[in-house]
Amino acid sequence: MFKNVIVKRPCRAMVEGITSAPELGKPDYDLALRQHDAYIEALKACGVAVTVLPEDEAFPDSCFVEDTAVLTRKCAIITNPGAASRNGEVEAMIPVIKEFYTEDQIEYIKAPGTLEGGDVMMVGDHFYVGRSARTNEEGIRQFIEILNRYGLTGSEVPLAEVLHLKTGVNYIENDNMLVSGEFIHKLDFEKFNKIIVPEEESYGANCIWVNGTVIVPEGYPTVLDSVKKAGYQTITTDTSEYRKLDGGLSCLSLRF
Ligand code: CIR
Repeated sequence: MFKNVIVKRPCRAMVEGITSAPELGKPDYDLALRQHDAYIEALKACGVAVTVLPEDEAFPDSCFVEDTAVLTRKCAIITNPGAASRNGEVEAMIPVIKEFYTEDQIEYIKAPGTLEGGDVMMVGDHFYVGRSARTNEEGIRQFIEILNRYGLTGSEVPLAEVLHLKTGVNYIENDNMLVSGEFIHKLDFEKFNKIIVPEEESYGANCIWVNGTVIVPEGYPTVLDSVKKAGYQTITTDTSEYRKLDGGLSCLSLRF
């Protein structure tokens, strides 16, 4: 169960955020704010306390707080984002995380290691880590070494097609995993009950489980139907403006 969630308001500069899909156009800032409001309401409906951080115009992508830390039940790991324009985002997160974890529970990924939280998928006490353009071998080595010190485990999952691991695969508890594209046949996930996301709805693979409810992005009917059939309560919320920046539901919060 999650008790807490941290989110950060999108800043006006978000329209200049990193994107691999400029053809989708720039985000509409006012709509993005309304979608963020609805996202916060959806989380609250799942019974978590939501800490809402103010926007920071210095970092266009800073609403995607998931990438700055990995918060586990035993320790908090502050990341070292591989995207240069995002690396400084961690500074503002450290004091916030100190409100929830004691000093001796806070660990850091250090250069030359890089790691972004979007590449980390928690399955109980095991953490799958995507080796991506943002998360490197040394970052993964440090991350697994930290996990092991706390009695947790981790393993590397190479990825080729998507930005972050959770862009394409998400664990929704009870052995159920939403898988799309390159993750459908990965041996790492063989033992799970795989819910296959069709190619045309691949963005919909990025759902989040919050205390028994699965939040699903609006506009992905096959995904929604499959999640409902798997027995979950669902809430849908629109993230169209964040999709334009390769971001989705998981990227917008830290859940712990
Ligand atoms: C970026 O490229 O870093 C942002 N535009 C999107 C980050 C998405 N975060 C995530 O998947 N965890």
